[in-house]
Amino acid sequence: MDNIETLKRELTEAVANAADEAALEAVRVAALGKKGRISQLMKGLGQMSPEERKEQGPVLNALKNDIADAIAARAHALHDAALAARLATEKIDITLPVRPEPAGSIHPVTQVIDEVVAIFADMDFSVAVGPDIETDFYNFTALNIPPEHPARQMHDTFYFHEKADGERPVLRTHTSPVQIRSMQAQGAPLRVIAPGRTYRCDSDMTHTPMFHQIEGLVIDKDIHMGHLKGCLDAFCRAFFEVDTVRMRFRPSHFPFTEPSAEMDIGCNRSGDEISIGDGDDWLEILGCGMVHPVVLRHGGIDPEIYQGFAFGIGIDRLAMLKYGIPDLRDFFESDLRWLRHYGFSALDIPSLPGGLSR
Ligand code: 2NL
Repeated sequence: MDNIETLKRELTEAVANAADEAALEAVRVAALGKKGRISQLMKGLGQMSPEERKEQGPVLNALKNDIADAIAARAHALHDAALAARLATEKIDITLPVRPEPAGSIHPVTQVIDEVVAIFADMDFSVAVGPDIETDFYNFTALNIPPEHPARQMHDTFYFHEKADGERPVLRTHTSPVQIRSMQAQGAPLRVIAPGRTYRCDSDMTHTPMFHQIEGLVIDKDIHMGHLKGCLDAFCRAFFEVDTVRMRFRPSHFPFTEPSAEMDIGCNRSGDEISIGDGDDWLEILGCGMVHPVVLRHGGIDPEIYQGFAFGIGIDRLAMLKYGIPDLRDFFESDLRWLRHYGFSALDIPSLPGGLSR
């Protein structure tokens, strides 16, 4: 009996002193394992007389249960302590941003296309797109550009090799072919804008071989130059974010419009930058006109019933103007420092109610 009390004290102490879960497991094996001290004592019960067994049995059982309970309690405490220690050292600050700053930005050309699309979408235009590689018909013939026209010459147009059928594809020199396709597919009435890449074999300070254009086309009954003027006035005021814009139309010539005009807007060049909406100077910003009857016919539209106006704007120049970008060629250098400086946040989507640019 005495040695059982001693054993109990010893084991209880060992349990209390176990510094971690591994040490506690060692104590458990030494006491309650197959060859553990309590297990050995319990095996001894078989050799005892019935009277001895009756006395020792409950004592050993109580010892076994007490030690098992002490081990379980200590295990629990050690587990809690280990968890508390991990929580104290393995901290994660979930208030930290995932990335220090958003990576990537919207190119000024994309920004301006999105702005122009937002403005014309508000005037019920839909956006049309088409292939960069065009046929001679869609890029030239349908637009009333005859075979001898200078725009067709090698120095302006990127031609592909002639195909087996004699067709010679071109990189589109304007987005007008998209609108011919829209006329053929949708018929009249029609309101579309066609933004996209265009190509001309030309490269200097103010020209790049690939550039961006947005063209607009409105076809309906009784459409006249007044509609063209009103539409472009609304566009300029929205795009340059001013209340009034002075406009003037100078007679011009395009094969696909008759009459044709170039539109200038009032500006002020007295400071470092050009400002739109005030001042006595003029700035040419687009070409426009009434759609030529031949072009309407190529689009499958009867010019005796329908008329239309059209315009074409250079996006790259518009972006330079609005955002004070001095050199056109930097647009296509993919210089990350330039993109970070002139780029726009991908989360600030241009809209008329929310603001075009921030
Ligand atoms: C310019 C001139 C212009 C058009 C583009 C057009 C399209 C069709 C029919 C008639 Cl389908 N016209 N587009 C009209 C006038 C001028 O662009 O100098 N753009 C930068």
